[in-house]
Amino acid sequence: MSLDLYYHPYSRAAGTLWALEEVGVPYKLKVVDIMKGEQKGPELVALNPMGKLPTLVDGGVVITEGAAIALYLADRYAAGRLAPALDAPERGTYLRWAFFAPSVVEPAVMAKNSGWEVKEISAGWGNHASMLAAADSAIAGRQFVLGDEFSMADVVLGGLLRFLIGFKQIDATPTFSAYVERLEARPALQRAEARNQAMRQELGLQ
Ligand SMILES: N[C@@H](CCC(=O)N[C@@H](CS)C(=O)NCC(=O)O)C(=O)O
Repeated sequence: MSLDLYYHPYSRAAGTLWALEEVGVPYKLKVVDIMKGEQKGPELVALNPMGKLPTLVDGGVVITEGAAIALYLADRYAAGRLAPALDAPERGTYLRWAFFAPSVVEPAVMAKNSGWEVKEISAGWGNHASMLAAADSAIAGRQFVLGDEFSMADVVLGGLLRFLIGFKQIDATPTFSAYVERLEARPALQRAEARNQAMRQELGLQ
């Protein structure tokens, strides 16, 4: 089995490291220097025509999009542990909030920061305030998206909220902050962060 992650420590692939560490399968990092534009070179573009990170190669399969990679890893290597069974009702909640991260949270933040003028009725991400209220409702009064059970949906949604709080893109409300603290207590996240940090140093970025 060979899992190769096309990666740079200052990219979404840094979050994919957390997903890989949670799953616990061996993997190799293929560093792509996005500062030098290597992501648009022939090797990566042949795998991912977007020329973007993260890109994961698992044997003969290529998976792109950070959220898809995380859900794929959970289904393939940690089913029943990090992903509810295909016929479990919790799967609805799991998928709902994992998809909410890239399809609503990310564009709502980007729209606000970039001053996009869009019609809320047709923009899939609605507006920033309702996005935040919905994200809060996913976590308020519970430990994780699925309640007491941590899952890959927390890597996807929680990882994004943690990033946005870290870069002061959204407010660190008490609910979000307590959630991020619970996530940061996970050994897999700590291992991923240590590796990201080591890679930044190795690449002379810090
Ligand atoms: N939709 C992709 C977005 C991937 C993406 O935009 N990655 C950035 C780094 S965080 C990238 O590779 N940028 C380099 C470029 O576009 O040239 C995902 O969710 O994974």
